[in-house]
Amino acid sequence: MSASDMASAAEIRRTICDICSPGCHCGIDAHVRDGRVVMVEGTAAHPYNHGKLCPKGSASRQYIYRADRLKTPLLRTGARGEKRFQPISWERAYDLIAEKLGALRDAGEADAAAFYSGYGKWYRPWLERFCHSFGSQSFGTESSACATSKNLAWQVTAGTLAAPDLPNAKLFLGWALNPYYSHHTTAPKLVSLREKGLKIIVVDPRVTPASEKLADLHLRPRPGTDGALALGLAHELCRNGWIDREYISRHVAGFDEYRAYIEGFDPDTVETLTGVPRGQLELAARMIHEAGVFAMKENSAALSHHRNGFQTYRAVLSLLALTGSFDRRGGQVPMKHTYNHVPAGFTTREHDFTEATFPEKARPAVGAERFPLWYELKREMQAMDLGRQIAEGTPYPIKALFACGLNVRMFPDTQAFCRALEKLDFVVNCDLFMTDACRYADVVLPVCSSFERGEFKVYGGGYAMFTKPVVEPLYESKSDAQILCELASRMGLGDPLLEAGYEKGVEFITSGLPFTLDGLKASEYPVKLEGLTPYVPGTALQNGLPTPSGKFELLSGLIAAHPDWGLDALPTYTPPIPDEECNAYPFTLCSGGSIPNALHSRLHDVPWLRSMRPEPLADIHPDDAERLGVADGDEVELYNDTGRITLRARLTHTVPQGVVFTYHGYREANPEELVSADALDPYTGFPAYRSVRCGVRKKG
Ligand SMILES: Nc1nc2c(c(=O)[nH]1)N[C@H]1C(S)=C(S)[C@@H](COP(=O)(O)OP(=O)(O)OC[C@H]3O[C@@H](n4cnc5c(=O)[nH]c(N)nc54)[C@H](O)[C@@H]3O)O[C@H]1N2
Ligand SMILES: Nc1nc2c(c(=O)[nH]1)N[C@H]1C(S)=C(S)[C@@H](COP(=O)(O)OP(=O)(O)OC[C@H]3O[C@@H](n4cnc5c(=O)[nH]c(N)nc54)[C@H](O)[C@@H]3O)O[C@H]1N2
Ligand code: SF4
Ligand SMILES: [Mo]
Repeated sequence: MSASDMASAAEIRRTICDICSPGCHCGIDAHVRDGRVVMVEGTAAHPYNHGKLCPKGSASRQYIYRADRLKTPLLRTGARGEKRFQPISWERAYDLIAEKLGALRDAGEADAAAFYSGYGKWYRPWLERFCHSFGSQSFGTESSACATSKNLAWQVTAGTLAAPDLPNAKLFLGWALNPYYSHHTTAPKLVSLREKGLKIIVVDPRVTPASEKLADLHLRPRPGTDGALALGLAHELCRNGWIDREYISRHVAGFDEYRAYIEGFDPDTVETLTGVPRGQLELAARMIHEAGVFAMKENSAALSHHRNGFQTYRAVLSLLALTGSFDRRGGQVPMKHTYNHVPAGFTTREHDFTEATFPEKARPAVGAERFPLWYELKREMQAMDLGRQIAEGTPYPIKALFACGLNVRMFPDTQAFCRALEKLDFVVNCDLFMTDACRYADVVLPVCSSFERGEFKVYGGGYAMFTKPVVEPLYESKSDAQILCELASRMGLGDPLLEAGYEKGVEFITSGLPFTLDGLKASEYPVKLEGLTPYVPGTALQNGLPTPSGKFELLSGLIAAHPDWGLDALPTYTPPIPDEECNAYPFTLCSGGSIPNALHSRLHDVPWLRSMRPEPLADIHPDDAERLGVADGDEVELYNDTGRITLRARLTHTVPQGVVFTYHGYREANPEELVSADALDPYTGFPAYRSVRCGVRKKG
C-alpha cells in the first residue's frame, strides 16, 4: 500500500512535534490508523509552522516508534553501566523510589538528592516543584549549558530579557546565525525581510547557508573571540562619534569606565585577536552607524560554549547601549517569558508554582559555591558541577539523582561523569528510550512522547493550547508529569497541588487568564488570547530597569557589589583558550552547531535521519588536511589531555584553517570526551564545547 493510500484510510488527529524546544513545537497532522501513527504532515493552519516541518519532524514517526523504546519500568540487576535490568511493575517501581528517597528525607538529608531534566521542558515546572517540596534546592537542567548564560547576561545588564523587533529593523546583527539548520521557520522570514531592505551581518567562523544566503557582510572571528570583536566594534563606534550620547547619559550606567576599558581594542589589535580583517570591522561599524538602531540574533549556544561566554554576551549587548538600540523600535525590545521559556505576550504563574515550596533552609544548590553569580540569579543547580560534587563530596555529598531525560553525552568529560554516577546510592532515569544514561540508573521509567499525552503550551503572538493524545501511550509508558504527581502522592510529599495531578497544576499556572482548560481542549489549534495590548518600545526605560542602577548596565552593579566573587563588573575580554593550551595542541575543536538531521543525542538512532549523514564527521580545511596527509573520508583521531575520539574527516572550505568542526551526541564519537569538566566559564559554569585545543592524526 502506498503512503497516500494508507493516509487516506487514516484519521487525521492534531498534535505537536516536541523534538525541539517549546518555542519551536511545530503543529503536526498525525494520520492515525488502528491506533498507530502511519504518516505525519505539518498542520497548515498552525500559527507557528504554517504546515512546514523540518527533516527531523518529518521523521518523527520513526522517532516515536524507535526500536529501543522502553516498554516497562526496569530494575537494575547488574553493575551500573552494564545494561542488565529486569522488568518490574509501576507499583514496585514507585515503592522502591518512595523507599529510597523517603529514607534520605527521613534522615534529614533531602538536599543530598539532585533532580535533573535533560532537553525536554514541558514537565519541568512539575519536576522543579517536586524537588523543592521534597526538600532539595538542587533542581537543574540541560540549560546549564544552553540558554541560561545568555539569559543571565541580559539579567545582569538590563534586568530583563529582550527580543529583536524584526519587522521594524533596518539592520540585523546575526551573531552566530544559521536558522537554516536550527530554526527552520526563521530562515524564510529573514529572506522576505531582506527582500524588503533589511541588511544582515552574519558573525560565524564557518561558511553556512546563512552566511551565503542572508549575509550582506560575513565576519569570521576565530571561535570564542567574539568578545574582542564586539569591543572592537564598540571602539570604532566611539572613535567615530557614532554613538547616541543622549540615550547613554539618560539610560546607561558605567559608560566612562567602559569607554576607558575598550581603548585597547583598536582595529589592528582586534584583527590579531580575532582574525577579522580591520577593513571588515570598519565596514560593520559603518553599517551599524548607517542603520542607527539595530536588532540582533539571540544565540543561546554558540557564544556561550566557551570559557569566556558570559562576558562575550555582555560585550555584544553593550553595542545596543551605545547605539540606543535597546528598548527602541527596530531594535531589541524587552520581553518576558510566558511559560516554558516561550515569550507569548502574556504572563502566567509558572514561577509562583515552582517557587511556592522552595526549601530556603536546605543547603545551597549544587554549584552555588563555585558559581555564586549563577546561584544568586538562578537559585538552582548548575548541573555542570554535579559530577564534581558527587565525585569529591564537597561542599556536601550528593547521594541520589532523579532524572528525566539524562543524556550523559552532554556532560564534559563524559567518562568522569559516568564514574561519578557509579558512586551514587540511588539513581532514577525517566526516558523514552534505553539510552546510555539509563544504564547507570537503579530504576528506569518509560515515558511517552508528545503524540501520546496532553499538555499545555503557549506560542509567540499571544497563543495558548492544550494538546490531546493522538494515540494511547505506547506499551506501559506514562507522561513525566503523571509520574511526578503519582510519585508525590505515593511518597506523601505533603504538597496537595502536586498530588492533585497535572491539570490542577496547569489550572493554577494559568489562573486569571481569559480561558479555561476545557475551552483550550475544545480546539485542535492554538487559541489566540483576546485583548492583549502590544508592548510599546521605550516603556521599560521610562519606568527604570530592574537593575541596581535602574539603567542599562555596562558596569554591573550586582557584580561590583560582590568583590569576593572575583568577577569583573565590566564586560572584559579573556581569550577563550590560554596560551599554554594553544601551544600544546595545534587545532581548535569546535563541536556543536546544529545540523539539519540531528538534535543532540536523540535522533542519531532514527533511520531516515541517520541515513542523511551515516557517520560522525570531522570537518577539516583542505590545507590542514594536506599537511596532515589526510584525504576526504580517512579515519582521523582527535586527541588531547582529556580524551580521544575517532571519526571520518570531511575536507571542506567551510571551516577556517586551524579549526576542526564536529557535531555532538554520537555514541561512537562523542566530542565531550575532549572537553574538560574543570575548565568552565567562571561566571556561569558553562563548558567550552566550541573552543578546546586538540591534535589530529590519521588513523591506521
Ligand atoms: N559538544 C557539544 N555538546 C553540546 C552542545 C554543543 O553545541 N556541542 N550543545 C549543548 C546544548 S545547546 C544542549 S541544549 C544540550 C542538549 O541537551 P540533552 O539533554 O543532551 O539533549 P538530548 O540529546 O535531546 O537528550 C535528552 C534526553 O531526553 C530524552 N527525552 C526526550 N523527550 C523526553 C520527554 O518528554 N521526557 C523525558 N523524560 N525524556 C525525554 C531523550 O530521549 C534524550 O535521551 O547539549 C549540549 N551539548
Ligand atoms: N537541527 C537542529 N536544530 C536545533 C538543535 C540541533 O541540535 N539540531 N538544537 C537546538 C538547540 S538546543 C539550540 S541551543 C539551538 C542552537 O542553534 P543556534 O543558536 O542556531 O546555534 P548553532 O546552530 O549551535 O550554531 C550557529 C553557528 O554558530 C557558529 N559558531 C560556532 N562557534 C562560534 C563562535 O565562537 N562564534 C560565532 N560567532 N559563531 C560560532 C557555528 O559555526 C554555527 O554555524 O538550536 C536548536 N535547534
Ligand atoms: S524537529 Fe522540526 S518539526 Fe519538530 S519541533 Fe523541531 S523544528 Fe519543528
Ligand atoms: Mo541548546
